[in-house]
Amino acid sequence: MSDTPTYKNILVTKLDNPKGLKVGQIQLNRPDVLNALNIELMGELVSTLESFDKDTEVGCIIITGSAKAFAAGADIKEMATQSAIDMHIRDQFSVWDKIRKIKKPIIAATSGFVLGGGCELTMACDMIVAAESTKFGQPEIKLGIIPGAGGTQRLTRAIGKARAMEMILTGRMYTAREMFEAGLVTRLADDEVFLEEAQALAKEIASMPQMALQMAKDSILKSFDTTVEGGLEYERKAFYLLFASDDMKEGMSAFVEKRKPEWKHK
Ligand code: DAK
Repeated sequence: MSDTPTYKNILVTKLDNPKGLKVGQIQLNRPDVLNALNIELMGELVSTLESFDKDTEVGCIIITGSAKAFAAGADIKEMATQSAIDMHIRDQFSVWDKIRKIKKPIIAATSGFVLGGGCELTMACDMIVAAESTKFGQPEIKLGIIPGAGGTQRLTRAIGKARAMEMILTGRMYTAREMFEAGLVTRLADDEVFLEEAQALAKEIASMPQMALQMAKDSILKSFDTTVEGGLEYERKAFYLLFASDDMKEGMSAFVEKRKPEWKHK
């Protein structure tokens, strides 16, 4: 484990990984307000994601919270006084868009409340490892608004129209098991070990060759905004591009020579 810069609203660590590259871990840390995502926290989170994305020591990223809450949503007290025009002019929410530009895989490790923008943040990640205690919800309807950071789009694609409709139109909370069965959650874990399970998954992924990981993530995400035919063409180009990587040559030579590959991540 090694230390990285200190922030006010998040705790940042790099976890050693004997199997491969390190895991960059970000813990949301506003426990008094259940990790409500204010503008300052989002700025710190996104800048750390961007710095992990450029850090050649890091192969995979985890975002987690506290036992009681991954995040109970965007900071309502901060939003309550804003007008539509304020939000348009200040454009403070645009920082959220940068999450989808991160090339390395991101795992959300959740427990407790995962509500509103907190739920949307997990969906902007690539996988969700959820403790049994996790409660997912999009309660914005109860505030007179709707999800604004991708909830209507990503949730619908993840769990289907009928379930997304119920979840968003009622604002109800759902258990981790319900969300696992619905297809939102990658893995369910006991509360005591969910973070370790997420870290083990992150370390396994961080031991894979970076170029292939990033092309795979990019191609999977492409499937959300293209036709099957367009996506297949995109995948084919990414597949061909990997034949320009050192790691493709190393991976195939290692297989033929019956030895473990030594990745250069190039
Ligand atoms: N914002 C601010 N403070 C919050 C908060 C939040 N979302 N959630 C909880 N807190 C604060 C509470 O006010 C309380 O503070 P004090 O009163 O002690 O000062 C403290 O955290 C503990 O909360 P409770 O006392 O309420 O704790 P309980 O266990 O009784 O209840 C709860 C837990 C999670 C059920 C409850 O706190 C709750 O309902 N919270 C609000 C959940 C919610 O409605 N979330 C959705 C917010 S709207 C966008 C990006 C993002 C968004 C929109 C647009 N763009 C990119 C455009 C996102 C919008 C949202 O998330």
